[in-house]
Amino acid sequence: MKNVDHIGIAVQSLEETLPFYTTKLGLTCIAIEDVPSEHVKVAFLYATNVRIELLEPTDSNSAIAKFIEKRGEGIHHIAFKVDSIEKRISNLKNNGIEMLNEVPKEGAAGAMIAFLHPKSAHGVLYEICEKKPLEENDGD
Ligand code: CMX
Repeated sequence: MKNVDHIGIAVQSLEETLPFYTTKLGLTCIAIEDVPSEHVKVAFLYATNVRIELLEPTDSNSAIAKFIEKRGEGIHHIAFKVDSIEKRISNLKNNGIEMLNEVPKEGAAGAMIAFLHPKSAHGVLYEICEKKPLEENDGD
């Protein structure tokens, strides 16, 4: 894996949570985006080598809504940056890892993403993501 791209945090409300990250922690919010495929609205905060992704559920079918209902707000997943996501999925599968997505899907900021099942990863939900080529001011 390459470096950690972001850490996903499940929150009830972006509006209520963002001031903690921006005003109290002093992080910069670099983007807010709806991700309809995942039933979430996300905010990305820039923290030098990593980003924090706040995830607010947009409906009750969202994995995030279910997570908050069961566990409350908090750390939801860790995402690693990878170069070639298809190859990486195939490699993980060949090593006995159960993938929640065997075909990458589009996530926030046009990145292609796939999740490993937490039961294959000792209780942690990991995402792998292949980013689009860098754009100016995207915080990298
Ligand atoms: N981290 C670690 N374990 C988790 C977890 C998480 N975030 N979410 C669920 N689990 C565990 C549960 O504790 C449970 O474990 P046990 O069987 O030992 O009790 C197991 O996974 C099943 O959990 P569940 O509550 O019954 O939920 P589901 O099976 O319906 O779904 C999961 C769990 C991980 C398969 C589902 O949330 C999923 O597909 N996630 C990937 C997609 C996603 O999370 N999208 C939102 C973010 C999108 C984005 O970043 O843009």
